[in-house]
Amino acid sequence: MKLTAAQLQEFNDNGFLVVRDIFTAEEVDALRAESVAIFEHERSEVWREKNGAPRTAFGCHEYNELFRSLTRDSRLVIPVEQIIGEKLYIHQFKVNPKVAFDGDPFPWHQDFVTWHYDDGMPEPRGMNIAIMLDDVTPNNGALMFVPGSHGEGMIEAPDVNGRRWMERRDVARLIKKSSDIVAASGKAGDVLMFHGNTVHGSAGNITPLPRRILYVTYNAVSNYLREPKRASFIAHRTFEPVDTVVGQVLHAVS
Ligand SMILES: O=C(O)CCC(=O)C(=O)O
Repeated sequence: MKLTAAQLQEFNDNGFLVVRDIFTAEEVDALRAESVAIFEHERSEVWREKNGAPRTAFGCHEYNELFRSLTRDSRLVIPVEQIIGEKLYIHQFKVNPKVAFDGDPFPWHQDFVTWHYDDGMPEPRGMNIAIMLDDVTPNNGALMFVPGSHGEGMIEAPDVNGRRWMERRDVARLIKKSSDIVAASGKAGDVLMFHGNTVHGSAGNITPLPRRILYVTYNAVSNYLREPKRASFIAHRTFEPVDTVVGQVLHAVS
């Protein structure tokens, strides 16, 4: 998948982009089924909400063949390479299920401030690309973005209990400046990309509709982590460039 000039422009202006109809229903079914199975296991990489509901499964591409092959899929790698302009390696892989009724919020934040201070990533040349595994709406916990906020650069955010949520005064200032908040809605199989400095968060899911999203974070090979502090299943230490393959997802499940 190569982004068009108009898509690149939209990404550069807003700091995020939704690309429609990228993964087929069959592929999404397979990815969804694997993620359900992953959350049935208790492992240190699988994190839960306070009430026990699943919150995040980190690093499952390291032990699941379907997810491993997905990380090389050209539909994910090529558009990020287009933006970053260099070969990429996998910095992070995760599934956030935001389960029906019990999915908790993610407060406003920039990803790069954590990548920088906690993972030792020098520059904001890492990037998220995500696959919607369910239909995502503003009601069931879509990611919300402050358009153009990536243009502000990294904003300091103190570490509070291992997270660097943005200070409320900064969130308020940026939303006032942008005079907009956009919920990135989409259908299962759509892809969402966002810059490491784009301010985002998501509300809790009190609907009966799950909102599963799978994220791959790639980083430019030359921008490898210098002194990472977080666990290696969160901030990977294998800085080998990914070799891209076309149509890997169905190949791996057939
Ligand atoms: O999945 C979500 O709702 C938000 C995830 C997120 O922003 C994060 O993990 O940093």
